[in-house]
Amino acid sequence: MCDNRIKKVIDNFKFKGDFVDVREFGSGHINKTYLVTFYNNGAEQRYILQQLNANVFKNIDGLMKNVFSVTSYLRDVIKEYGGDPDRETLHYIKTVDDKEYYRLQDDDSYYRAYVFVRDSISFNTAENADMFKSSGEAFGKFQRLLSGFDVDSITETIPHFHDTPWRYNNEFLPAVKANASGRLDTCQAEVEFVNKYAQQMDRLTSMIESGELPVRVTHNDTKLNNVMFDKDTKKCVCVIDLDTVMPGLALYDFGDSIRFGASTAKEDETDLDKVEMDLDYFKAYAEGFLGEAGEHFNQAEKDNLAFASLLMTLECGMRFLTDYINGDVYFRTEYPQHNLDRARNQFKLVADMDAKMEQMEQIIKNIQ
Ligand code: ADP
Ligand code: GN1
Ligand code: MG
Repeated sequence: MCDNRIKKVIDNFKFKGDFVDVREFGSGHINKTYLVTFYNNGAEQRYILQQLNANVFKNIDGLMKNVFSVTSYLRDVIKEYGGDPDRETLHYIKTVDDKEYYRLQDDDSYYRAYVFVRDSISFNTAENADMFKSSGEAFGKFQRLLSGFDVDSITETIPHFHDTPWRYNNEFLPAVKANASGRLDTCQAEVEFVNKYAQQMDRLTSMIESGELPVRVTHNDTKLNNVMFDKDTKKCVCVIDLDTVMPGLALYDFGDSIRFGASTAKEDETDLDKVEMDLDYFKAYAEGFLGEAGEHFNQAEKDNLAFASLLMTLECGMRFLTDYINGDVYFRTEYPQHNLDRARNQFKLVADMDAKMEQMEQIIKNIQ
C-alpha cells in the first residue's frame, strides 16, 4: 500500500538503508501513523512516520520545537543516570533539508518521523494491575525527569487544553447553542449530565490561580497506549505521543491515565454495564506514579488525585459530546455515533467514580 504521495514523503526523511515497506499503524484519535521498514547493514530498521493533524495542531512549528527540545533534554538526563536514551525516549529523524518536519506542498500536509522503539509494544488495555502500575511509574518518572526543565521555554501549542471550565463555556455551551449537526435532540440526557457538573469544573483551575497548585511541564495525554512496553517483560520503556507536552498540572497526567486505564472497559464500549472504575487498578497506578514522583508533589496535589480522575473523565466525555454535536470535526471516528458512544461511556465512568470517591481518596491517603 505504498502510494506515490507517501513514498515522496519517505524520500524526504534521513532514513538509513533501503526502503522495504510502509503500512498504517496504531489506534490514536488524532494523527495518521505509519510503520516504515528499511533494510540497513543486514538488519531491519523500523521507523514511525506520522501525518500531523493540522486541524488540531495549529502551531506545528512550535509543537515540533517543543518535542525536539524535550527529547534532547531527556536524552541528556537518561545518559546521566546510565539509561539507554535510544530506547527510553523518542529519537526523531530530521528531513533531508535538516528540518524537524516535512511539509508536502501538493496538499499542504505535515509529517514527522522517529525511530520505532526497539522490541516494544503498546496496549489499549492493561492485562493486569502490575502492567498498569508500570505505566504509572513511567508517567511519574517522565514528570520527575522533566522537573528541572524550564516551563517557560515550552510553547502552549493548544491553549486551554485541560482548562475544563474554559472548554465548558467556550466550546461545549456554544456547540449546544449552535447545534451544527442537528443532533442535539439525540443527546439531551448527556448534555444535562455535563451541566450538572458545571459548578465543580473550576476546582483545579482556581487552585492554580490561588497558587495552591504548581504549573509543571506535563504530558497531558497519558493514555495507556501512549507508553511503549517491553514486548517480553511487559514493563514500560518509553513515554510517547509528546505532542501535548505543555505547561500543566501533575493532576492532569494522573487523572487522564486513570480515565483510560483504570476503566474495566474500552473507551468506546457500548455495553455500559461493563464500564466501571477498577479500584485495584486505581491503587496500582497511584502506587507507581507517586512512587516515582510523589516526593516532588505538594499536599494539595496529593489531596486532589482522586477528584482529578473524575474531572479528566468528565472533560474528555464533554469533548467527545461537543464533537458529536459539532458533527465529528475533531476526533477520528469509525461510525456516525462513535463520539456519542464514547461520551456515554465516559459519563458512566464519571458516575461510578463519584460513587467510589471516598474509597479512592482513602486509597491515596494510605499510600502517602
Ligand atoms: P496519536 O497522536 O494519533 O495518538 P501516537 O504518537 O500515540 O499518535 O502513535 C500512535 C501509535 O503508534 C501508538 O499508540 C503506538 O502504538 C505507535 N507508536 C508511536 N510512536 C512509536 C514509536 N516510537 N515506537 C513504536 N511504536 C510507536
Ligand atoms: C486524543 O492522540 P490520542 O489518541 O493519544 C486527544 C486526547 C484525548 C484522547 C481521548 C491532542 O489522544 O486529549 O484525551 O484522544 N489528543 C488531543 O482518547 O486532543
Ligand atoms: Mg497517542
